[in-house]
Amino acid sequence: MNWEAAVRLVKQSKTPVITTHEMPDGDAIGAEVGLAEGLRSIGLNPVILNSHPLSPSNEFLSLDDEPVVFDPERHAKVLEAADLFIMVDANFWDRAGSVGEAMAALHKPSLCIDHHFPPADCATVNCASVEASSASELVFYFCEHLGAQRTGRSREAIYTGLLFDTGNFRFSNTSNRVHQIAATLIEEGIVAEQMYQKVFEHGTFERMKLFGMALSSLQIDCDGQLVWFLVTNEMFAESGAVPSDVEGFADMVRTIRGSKMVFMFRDTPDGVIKASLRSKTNDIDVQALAKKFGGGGHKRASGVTLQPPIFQAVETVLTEARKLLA
Ligand SMILES: [Mn+2]
Repeated sequence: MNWEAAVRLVKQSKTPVITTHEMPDGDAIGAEVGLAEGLRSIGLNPVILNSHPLSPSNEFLSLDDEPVVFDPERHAKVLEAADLFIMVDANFWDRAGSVGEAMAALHKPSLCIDHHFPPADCATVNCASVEASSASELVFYFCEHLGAQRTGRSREAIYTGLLFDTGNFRFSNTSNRVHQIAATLIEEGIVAEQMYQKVFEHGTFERMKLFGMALSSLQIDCDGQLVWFLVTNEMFAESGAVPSDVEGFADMVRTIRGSKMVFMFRDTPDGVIKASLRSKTNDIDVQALAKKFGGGGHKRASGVTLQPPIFQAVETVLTEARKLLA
């Protein structure tokens, strides 16, 4: 890993701006906050600018105004004044939405810390490992290389990232390193039960109503090896849930015995259809499947964006998926 080059780059900086992918999840926010706290501890003045606000489940990691939701007019000066752009948990600038595109256009020194495939190659220095459980795991190591001090908030942030991307230490990316970092953080005061509650037991009544509606659309295919379900505009309207409420739905559905792939298709406020593709075995690579539709992610968890109507999007993806299982 390129840690030395990354340390050199960061030590030349005073006012870095940190960002992450659109609709930031627990790992995205965890990595950003963990890094911002680490950089502050060595005297830097970082700002976190994101294209989208935090989901309610991650609000406990915000502090004062951090993270800030990017406004191209209001924050043009912040980007101009920045001496380094850092992107975490995303491997292309456009994954960070409007703020990522604005950063890419400014051609300043940049650092990318990420664990998606293909390994990031978009920044001046790229610290990319598809072996890492999460961007937060990489930020933990990077902060050690920087000689940064951990704070209560950075411990919670990093632990949240680990918890989120490993599905509470359940998925294939739950390595010994993940448990070692978790153990260190617990030794330093993190309470596992409290963190589980903060990260996973935050759902609203509306979210559970939405999940019930989504479950009513559940279908199996390929002799039960493929399970899929829908979250439609009508379901959002009827339940009163918000788009980020779908987080974790696919993980609950994957507990079905015999299922090897789980797909969630959902309507979005932008009008496009998003599909989350999950694989339960190493021999089924949903990233390759996602790639056929211009999407990406990880071998066991990927996403694609498709054009409406939703039923046609489903048919398109299922047709390719059936070939994988045939
Ligand atoms: Mn991640």
